Amino acid sequence: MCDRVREGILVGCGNPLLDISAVVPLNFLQKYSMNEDDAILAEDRHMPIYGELVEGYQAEFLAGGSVQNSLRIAQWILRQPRVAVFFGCVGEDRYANILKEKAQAAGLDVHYQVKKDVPTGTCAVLITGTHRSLCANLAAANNFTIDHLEEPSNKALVDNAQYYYISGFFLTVNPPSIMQVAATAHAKQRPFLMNLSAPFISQFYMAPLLAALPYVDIIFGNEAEAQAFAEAQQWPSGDLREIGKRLVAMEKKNPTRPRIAILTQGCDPVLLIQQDSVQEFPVTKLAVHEIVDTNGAGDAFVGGFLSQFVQGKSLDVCIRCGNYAAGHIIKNPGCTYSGEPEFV
Ligand code: 26A
Repeated sequence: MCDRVREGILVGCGNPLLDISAVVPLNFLQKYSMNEDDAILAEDRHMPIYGELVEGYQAEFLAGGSVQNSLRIAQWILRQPRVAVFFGCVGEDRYANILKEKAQAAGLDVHYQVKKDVPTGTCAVLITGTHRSLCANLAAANNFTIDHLEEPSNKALVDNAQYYYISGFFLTVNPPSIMQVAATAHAKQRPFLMNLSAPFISQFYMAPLLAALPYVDIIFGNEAEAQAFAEAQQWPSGDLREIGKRLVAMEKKNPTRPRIAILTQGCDPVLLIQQDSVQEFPVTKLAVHEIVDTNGAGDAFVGGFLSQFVQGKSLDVCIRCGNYAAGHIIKNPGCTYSGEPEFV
């Protein structure tokens, strides 16, 4: 059983999205010029995807959105409600109700900004074997504004937290909010954690990413995201360990707490990079028949990590719990869990 932690100790901001998930043939991806394991923002040409999935592929509707997923998973493992607070923007519709219901059922304390007349965001999840390709139509999620964080009750929640987590995905929506949360974390000397989220973030949002990075105490990413960052920085080596070492050595506002990078690589070991040291944490490889889908695996890893980090556990325990959570989520549809957590 976990030690009790203070309510609201963890605050996250992100895009609340309802996932519309289906198993599709490869030519479905080709039709929309998508690759296996993409994560992209929908353009006009992608808009028919959502209807097609519902009409032709028995799509399932699942709670999604990267940060909200991580916080739901952290809540599941903690078994103590309202440890985590989530901010994001939704519409005033049925999808928003579903998201809120699922988040609250997990124990997450959601404080959505509501944008009337704009639909809640959705994400097409195209499953091909053990791969998942994501196409997000942010819709209402793209309307998040910093004034939501400045409302007195929300500002109090941000001020009272001890740990802050924001995705790289949120850089596409509202960098000023990210900078404000980062500055709060810095002023109070509290950890600020971020995720590289997807290769396109490093490719197209490097400027706001570089503005936030000096505040980041722990950076998460997978191998493709780390490599996209390295390429965008024109670093000579594609070696993950080298990339991690360079990432942790980049400018940091609070040099007394050196940056940590945690890089996942599917079923290969997780790398923990601190200054010049690289440690590996093995991942239990699942048999193909155990895999339902890999959607949400990276988010669940972060959720498991956060559930221990907010309890002040060692990085070793945090990463083991991340691996446990990711393994569990892969055996379930989307970023959902079943039964009680079994992490000890
Ligand atoms: C800005 N973009 C593209 C996104 C996302 C996103 N969450 C926030 N912003 N694109 C996909 N997702 C979510 O990632 C989860 C899997 O890691 C999906 O909703 C999915 O639940």
